[in-house]
Amino acid sequence: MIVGTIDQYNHAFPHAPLNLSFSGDGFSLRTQGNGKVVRIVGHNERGALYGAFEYLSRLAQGTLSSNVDYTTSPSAPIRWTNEWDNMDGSIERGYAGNSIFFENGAVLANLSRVTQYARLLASIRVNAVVVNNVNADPATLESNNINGLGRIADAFRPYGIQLGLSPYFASPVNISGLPTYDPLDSRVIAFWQNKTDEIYKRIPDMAGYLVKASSEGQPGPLDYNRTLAQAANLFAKAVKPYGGLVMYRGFIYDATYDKADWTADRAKGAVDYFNGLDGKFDDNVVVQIKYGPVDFQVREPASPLFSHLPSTSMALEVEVSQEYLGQQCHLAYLPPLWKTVTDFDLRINGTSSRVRDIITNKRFKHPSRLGGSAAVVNVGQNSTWLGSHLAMSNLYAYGRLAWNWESDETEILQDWVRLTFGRRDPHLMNTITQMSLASWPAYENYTGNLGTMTITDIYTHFGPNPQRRESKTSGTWLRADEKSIGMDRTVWNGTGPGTGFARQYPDEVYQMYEDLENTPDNLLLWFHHVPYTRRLHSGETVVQHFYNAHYSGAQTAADFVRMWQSLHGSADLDEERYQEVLFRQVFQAGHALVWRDAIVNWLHNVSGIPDDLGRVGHH
Ligand code: GCW
Repeated sequence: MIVGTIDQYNHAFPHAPLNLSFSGDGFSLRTQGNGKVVRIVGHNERGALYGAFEYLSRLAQGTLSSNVDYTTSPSAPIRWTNEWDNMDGSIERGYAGNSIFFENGAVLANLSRVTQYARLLASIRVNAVVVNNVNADPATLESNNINGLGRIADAFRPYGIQLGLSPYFASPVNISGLPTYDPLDSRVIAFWQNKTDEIYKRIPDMAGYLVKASSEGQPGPLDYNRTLAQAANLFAKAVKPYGGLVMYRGFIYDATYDKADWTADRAKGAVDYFNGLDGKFDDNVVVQIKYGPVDFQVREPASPLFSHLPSTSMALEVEVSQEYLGQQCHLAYLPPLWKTVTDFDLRINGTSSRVRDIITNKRFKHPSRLGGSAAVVNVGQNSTWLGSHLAMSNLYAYGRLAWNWESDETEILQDWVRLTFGRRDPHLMNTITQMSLASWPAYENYTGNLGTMTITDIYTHFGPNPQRRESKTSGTWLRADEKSIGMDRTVWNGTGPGTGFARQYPDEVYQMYEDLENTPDNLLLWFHHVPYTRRLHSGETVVQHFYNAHYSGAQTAADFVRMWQSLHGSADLDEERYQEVLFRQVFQAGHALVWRDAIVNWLHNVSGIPDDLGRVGHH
């Protein structure tokens, strides 16, 4: 067996040099002579490592034939995870116990879980991890923590994982006692350069900064009437000499909206704030954009911001942590949701402009060749990493998709099942496949159909709470009254103005969403305010769709319990995992009933319209 980089190979075999067409962290895996001769050659060291993992994966799955000849390259260089870990060891929107990185304001003494996590991530070709919360604590970058961060980076390094950090924007005040954090002030610029130099001295391969600023109460450039680009470039210049990147988050909106104002709309925030900034970012800045314009909801249209920054590098942000999607207590296999966005064609200038081609830099061909994706993962100390065995398919799939967004979500899932459970029992394979593929549609049905998004509590993001969603300042209202429901996000709906959000899309897409008839049913109430009695393309009325969807979604969750029970005793399933997943599926089935009844009763109360099938409103 030979494993190495192409340079090492060609140095060792100068008379038979290889000429392989791969790039970035790509590799080639070849087996010959009945599998006895194995040659793994990476474009770089990471590629060689990924090739070794690919070999092991095929070996474990039983798919390592005797004549493999496989060469692959990543679709994009940025394949990161973000962890929202706090210095006290808690994790914002984490559902699997405490941090594997921090405790009591410092880096953990024992980083063995970090080493395991790095190995796990390398096996799915993730190449950087931002370890601290984007709602950053200034203490993270204090001098007394830099060595601890360095120890994390040391644990990552053998696995080709680079460490990234989230800076707290007002650190010049908090850490150095400066009177300002204005990004154009020379003292502030010097502070960040010195801080960055200090970090790179200990961590020479630091990946860069991930910045959340002027959003959700965080300090930022808007406090000084500076632009988001001026803020991003402040950090970009500091990391530039070291080859570092700045991931600047597009998640930015005003926190308060007036419900009486029909043009108020949180979804418009990002495009408004980035208006006029395309082309103003340094070339090592990448704008990191959540898949939808609101916030990791069960269904959203693709963020229109992807169509506004043709001269800027962009990355997609998804969430493996199931913040709004059942918090790992509900099964939700998410690649089909992510693909509604990555496959979406924004038709910029009337030409094919799929989000996946934008983030992989195929569409705009930015000279920096940057782009890619980040997933908020939020693993914890729980031995399952995410708190649930089945939730790990999302992390595995994220890595596979970040490498290539065109990969098939069912194939990815089945590879994961073979690697996680085994390959003896086809019934187990079929059952987990069926459950997983049915899971996101079911969750959408019982939590937020027709584009209402997840009708959840607006603080905990767990469990139904339509009343709280309707609260005065959320900016993402259902606007359910006695006769009608939905956010009117058109420019002009025939009788009056909507929020105008639809206009943030390029013409063809704008025209589709502006028009009630052309809007797909699954986003109807995202874009339009319509009577409950309106007929959908499916033929059902809006109100009846609510009733039917919630009943059918809850039924599917109940079916999952029986399906899982049919796996008891499977050769590929030990008793411990059987019981732990069963516990979650039983919980999900019960919680889906809570969801169903809360939403259908609420809707019946506001609309007064009974269910055609007699399930709601007849006692
Ligand atoms: O969805 C919201 C979460 C916040 C999170 C924020 C963000 C880290 O509720 O907890 O803050 O998104 O993405 O910045």
